[in-house]
Amino acid sequence: MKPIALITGATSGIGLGCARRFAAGGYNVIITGRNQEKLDALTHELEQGGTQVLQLCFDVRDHRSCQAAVESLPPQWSNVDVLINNAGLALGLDPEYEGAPKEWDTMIDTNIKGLLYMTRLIVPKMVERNHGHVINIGSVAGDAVYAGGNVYCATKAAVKAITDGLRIDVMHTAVRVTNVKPGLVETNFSRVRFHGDNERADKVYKGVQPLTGDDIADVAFYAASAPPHVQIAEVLVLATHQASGSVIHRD
Ligand code: NDP
Ligand code: 8X3
Repeated sequence: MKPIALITGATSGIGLGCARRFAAGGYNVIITGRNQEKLDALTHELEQGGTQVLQLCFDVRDHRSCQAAVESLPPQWSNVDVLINNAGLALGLDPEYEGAPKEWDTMIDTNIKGLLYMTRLIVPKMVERNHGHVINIGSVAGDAVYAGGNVYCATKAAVKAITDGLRIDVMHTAVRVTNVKPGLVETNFSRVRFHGDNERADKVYKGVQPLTGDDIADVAFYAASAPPHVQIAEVLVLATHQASGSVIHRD
């Protein structure tokens, strides 16, 4: 029986890269997201390659939906070996005093609470089995705040604290906990942040070669593939011409 990876937000960007990388690396995958059509297409693609795929369509902000999704797992899918908490987003780049409370709620509910819900639902079985790996997708944005980053950066600083906390809490088990902190990755991220303004989104990646979702997936897969006694606790992955979240050399 192949190991199982559950990836949240597998319909785009880093999550999509992780689904493909873990499938290629010999895992069966549970792909989750909110877009049924994209989940269907990815299921079809991965099954063509011989991977068994289970898809779960739900919103990670809704605790009951998370619970129902995890409880719906058939026995042969219920022992998750790797949980990748990836679903997340940024909304806006406004000064805090001009920010939109609704957008703050969405970022906090998705990036922090959704990650916590999934962790709470999946990790008990890992502890029980004395086996498993939680990979949280944090961000360079959690290391240092940049202009307009306020609440988004706070959610990613929270991901660091929550990841570090979990690592302490499962230290007596063989469960491993990793925070992968990407820098500039070209995905749908900026289109979502700027509410579909493609021109503004494209500027984020102008004059610099950004990372791809696949680059981050490689790092997550490396962490999951390390020998059992090796715990990759945290990895900061930047584009080569990037020194921090806000210091970027552009041509
Ligand atoms: P994308 O927008 O390309 O992908 C985000 C994924 O998360 C989508 O599948 C999206 O699904 C899903 N998602 C968002 N909200 C929810 C929700 N409420 N419930 C379920 N799924 C949801 O962005 P990225 O791939 O770049 O982002 C993935 C993660 O990486 C995020 O946590 C982000 O903060 C982090 N990150 C991104 C960086 C970057 O530069 N791109 C850098 C550092 C970290 P849907 O299409 O339905 O919204
Ligand atoms: C996404 C990277 O620097 O745009 O977390 O916030 S950044």
